[in-house]
Amino acid sequence: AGRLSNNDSFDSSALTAHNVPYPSINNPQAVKPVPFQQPTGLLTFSYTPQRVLEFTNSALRYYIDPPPGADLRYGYERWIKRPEERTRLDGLLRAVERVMQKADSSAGRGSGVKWLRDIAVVTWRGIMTKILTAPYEERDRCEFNVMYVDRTLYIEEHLSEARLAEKEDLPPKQRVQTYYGYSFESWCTSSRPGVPERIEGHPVGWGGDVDTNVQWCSVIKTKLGDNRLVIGGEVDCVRGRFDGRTDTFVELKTSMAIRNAGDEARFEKKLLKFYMQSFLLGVPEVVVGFRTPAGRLTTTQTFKTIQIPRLVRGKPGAWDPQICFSWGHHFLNTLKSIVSAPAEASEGGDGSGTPREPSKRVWRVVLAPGDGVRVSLLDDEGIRDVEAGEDRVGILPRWYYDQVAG
Ligand code: 0WD
Ligand code: CA
Repeated sequence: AGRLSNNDSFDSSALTAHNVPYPSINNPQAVKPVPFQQPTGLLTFSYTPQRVLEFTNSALRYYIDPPPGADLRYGYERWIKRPEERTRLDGLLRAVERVMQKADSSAGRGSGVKWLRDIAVVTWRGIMTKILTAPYEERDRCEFNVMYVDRTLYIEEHLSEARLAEKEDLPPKQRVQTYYGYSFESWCTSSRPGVPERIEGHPVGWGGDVDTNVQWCSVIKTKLGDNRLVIGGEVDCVRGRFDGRTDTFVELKTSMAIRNAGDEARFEKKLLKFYMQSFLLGVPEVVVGFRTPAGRLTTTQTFKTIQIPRLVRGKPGAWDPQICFSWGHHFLNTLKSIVSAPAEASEGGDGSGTPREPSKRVWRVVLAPGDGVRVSLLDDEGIRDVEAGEDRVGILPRWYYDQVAG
């Protein structure tokens, strides 16, 4: 792979590689506003402790104020930690299949596939967050695999073996900090609305030992500019009740207590991620638990998602969500134009010069802070690596591909 550049729009060193420049975050006047539609819930699902996906709300939790001074280290030894693995789109695709089946049964056969054809992007929320916040990301580079099937982009995260091993093998200090976040979720949630959990052998208010297999996920549809998106993501809990809409969703976060101006600036930077992550799923409220370095909860503060941008406006290091939406829109449209171009004869990965069918091509997208974006076509070896010996067509499970490849 050649060097990344902010300015080059095309890298001649590889016919199939494209560079996409970031917008200038220093020149917001040049940014054309792109509207982001209020998300609508399509369906929800749960992962059980056995990591089985079911279309129930078994993993749904209710918000409850945490006990003052709660110990976020509580239960650390009993944490059931889901092993790090490549996050495939499979769970989300089962949800998409279900939405299509519903369309078929209410509006007639073929309605599902027709609905999907109008969807520009199917992906996890975490991936959209990374794409949209890229103009402000100064450190972490990220990689995605992309397919374009029947006018829809599918985007999954690509984690190298090295990155996976790194995530699995976090230094103890970082591992504990990660746990503080999950523990806060336990202290802040209950199996019944408004009633603190009482579990034999545990302090009142402890929601149960942390098991990161268990997740409640919501799938929504929304629109960024003229691109319809279907996005799935984890929702920590709801306030009061759940009636199929997103307006009672609550996102829970922990952060170090703010002691000085430096801490405050760091927190305001983090708010962009909190904001974008929540906004994308239509989560209207973020509850932040501030803690000591040793994991003692000091205070909690509730943020209304849509008001978060106002809190940083005009401050040093401020961010502007409009830059993110405008960039995201530009990114998706450019990506679409790259991946929908007819295959070149030179792309024949088997050496015979026969190009891979467009809908079976897999693209690698690299977002590199300071450098920009690089899009390139994977060769057959790259695709084999992505398929990982499973019954897949590129990143998609075959059972799904066969239904949607038109
Ligand atoms: O295993 C992995 N490497 C990942 C798994 C990375 C990113 C996502 N996922 C999975 C999630 O577990 C979920 O099933 O994809 C699905 C969709 O997740 P999402 O909502 O798109 O993920 P994101 O927005 O990145 O993270 C939401 C929450 C996190 O909450 P905080 O407050 O920390 O942002 O998902 C959890 C975490 O609670 N989460 C994970 N849990 C266990 N292992 C992981 C992980 N690696 N990543 C995120
Ligand atoms: Ca959370």
